Amino acid sequence: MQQPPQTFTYPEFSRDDSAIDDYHGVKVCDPYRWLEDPDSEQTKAFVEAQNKLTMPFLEKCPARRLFKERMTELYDYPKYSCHFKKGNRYFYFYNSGLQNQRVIYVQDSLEDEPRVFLDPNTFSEDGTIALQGSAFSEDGEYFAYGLSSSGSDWVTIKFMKVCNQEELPDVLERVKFSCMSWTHDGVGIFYNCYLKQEGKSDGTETSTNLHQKLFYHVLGTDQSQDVLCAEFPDEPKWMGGAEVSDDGRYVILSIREGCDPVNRLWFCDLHKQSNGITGILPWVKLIDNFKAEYDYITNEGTVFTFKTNRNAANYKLINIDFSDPGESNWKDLVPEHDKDVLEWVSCVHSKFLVLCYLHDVKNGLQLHELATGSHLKTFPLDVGSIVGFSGKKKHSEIFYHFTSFLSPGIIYHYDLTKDTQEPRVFREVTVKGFDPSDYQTVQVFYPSKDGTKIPMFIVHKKGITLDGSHPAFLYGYGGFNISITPSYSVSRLIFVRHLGGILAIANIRGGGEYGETWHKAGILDKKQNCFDDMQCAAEYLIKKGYSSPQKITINGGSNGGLLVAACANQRPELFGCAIAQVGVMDMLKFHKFTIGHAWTTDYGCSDNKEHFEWLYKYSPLHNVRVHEEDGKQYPAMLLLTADHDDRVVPLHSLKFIATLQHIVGRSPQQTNPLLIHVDTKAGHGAGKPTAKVIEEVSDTFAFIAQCLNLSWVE
Ligand code: X99
Repeated sequence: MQQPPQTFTYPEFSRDDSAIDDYHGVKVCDPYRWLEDPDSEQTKAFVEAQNKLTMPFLEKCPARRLFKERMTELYDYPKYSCHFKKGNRYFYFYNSGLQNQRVIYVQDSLEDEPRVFLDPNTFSEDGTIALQGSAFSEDGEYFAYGLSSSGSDWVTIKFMKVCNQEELPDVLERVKFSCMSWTHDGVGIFYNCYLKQEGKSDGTETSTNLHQKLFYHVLGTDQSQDVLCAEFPDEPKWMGGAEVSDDGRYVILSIREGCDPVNRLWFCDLHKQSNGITGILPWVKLIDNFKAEYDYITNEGTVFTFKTNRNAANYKLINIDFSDPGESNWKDLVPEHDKDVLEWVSCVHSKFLVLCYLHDVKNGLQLHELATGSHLKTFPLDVGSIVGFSGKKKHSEIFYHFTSFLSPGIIYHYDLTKDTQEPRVFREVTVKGFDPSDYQTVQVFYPSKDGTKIPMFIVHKKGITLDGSHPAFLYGYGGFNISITPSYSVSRLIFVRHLGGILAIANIRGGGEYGETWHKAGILDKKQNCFDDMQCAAEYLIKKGYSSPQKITINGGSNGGLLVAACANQRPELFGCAIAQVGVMDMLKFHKFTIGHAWTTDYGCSDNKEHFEWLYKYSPLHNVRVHEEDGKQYPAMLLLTADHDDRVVPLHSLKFIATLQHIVGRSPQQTNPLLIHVDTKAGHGAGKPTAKVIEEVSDTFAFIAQCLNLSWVE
């Protein structure tokens, strides 16, 4: 006889019913406000009690050990980046398989024996110190590199002399969301930092990041001597990053005030700075509004090429002559494509441009002429993504890195001086023990609630019967103009191979898959479109027999964590399992913590009455309820966050799980678990050591296997 399903007993914590906020006359209870203090004894006790419930649950899942063993085996394949040339040397990143952090290698020529240049694994025992950004001086003789600890966004910049790998004494602190750009004389770099704040700043604090400044650091001097080059005292949210032009003559300042693809563009002619860089630069305000994005590509004298979405939602290339910069004098160099999105452009071999397009969520690569914009060549490419590129105006060769759901990676090399030849495969890696020809990828276009066709990739074993019996893993992001293109994921393939799963990636609105139009269709008052698109993806998988409601897992991180939580609130019966990683859960308060203010471009802000009304309707924290109809319950939920996540601070997930457990967890019909794991010495995701990645995916898929009652197939 089957055991009756058990309900869980969750830790009891106090609710402060006196914590009430007033939004435009609406009183909103915030009973777990005390969880906003990461350092209080009460919060620490809460985290400890949650981990004490979750960890044993995960460790007892029989699939966990099997998953971890298989993951460790299959993930152990070599991972290469593109080679890139600096000065007379070549460099590349390489991870032999299971190293916590990838290592930089140097070679004098492509045929030479590679030597280790910088190995971040030596910086900490557990791999929690990661490289975060780097820049070589123009002649390739100096190297500036950022280090971040425990997954925090905070960076420390250090310097190295390249020829003998000598560490230099210069150290730059309080760096975050920074540019790193050398002046071509090799004297120093532009970078961004914040002023000292009260209390700690190790990534566990929640204090807001405002008044970022642009500095110039002269190599060999103390940071206290650095030259302040730009600041915006009246505009606390502005962030100005500097880039030195290809010819070394200009500094281009790109100012953003949030995450929208728009920026102001100011510049400074360094030739007119006869005393060098000694103070706030005399910026020429070429573009002084936030109407569109202008991304510097290159310049020939005063004629500058930009990639822009000005009157071009799919992006185009324009030329602006700095000697006559009025908009009426701008020239289209490569006009906007009516369907394909121009993702990035790079100037190579003096006179050429490499253009990367996105066509129905698949990349295409083209060569154009800089002088006329005319199309010269389309590089042959399989269905998938370009995830790496290297090439420079002063160099004739390019490298590009292709990947897809079933292809771990091919790096191509092409020499533009030998244009009769085709690109050659420079590196191709295979994953031992996994045969891609047993699987297939299809792309479908399913209708959303309002009829809009949404693209979705589905990966599964060949020859399966679409009888609704398969578990599905449905991933989405849906925000910030970010496109989710095909990528190789060992953990997801193990789910397909050993847990009989279907992998589905839905390219929902809010992303950049079809340019700024697609982004705008999933933000602000239209944010609900993202949730509808995800729910319709699940309904499509059910309708076509790929899966069934109790067997679908939804997954997403960050903005995608918000997506998962909102979908679980709105349609709990549609999913068997929901994994929300580092999610934004309190939509009324997100703007108050760290860099949260930058996201009001997608979300709006509760300070505004109209915005408050949109946000209050879907904010995960404020829409938790027991669905009493027909004994509906919430899917099994696992929230993941980490103590040094200073991008989306952990309090979002802490307050959300407390609310879920209090309101839903006590309902007798809720037999599915509602759990959270709070990792330590980890952050939002960037720079996560391999050992932690393996633990995390093992936890995730063990939870899925356990909650959906999946058995492991050898
Ligand atoms: C950010 O919050 C990026 C933060 N950030 C800036 C930078 O605002 O890294 C910025 C300005 C200038 C230079 C560099 C930076 N992002 C990036 C969003 C999504 C993103 C994020 O992390 F756009 F991809 N979110 C977390 C949004 C909601 C959850």
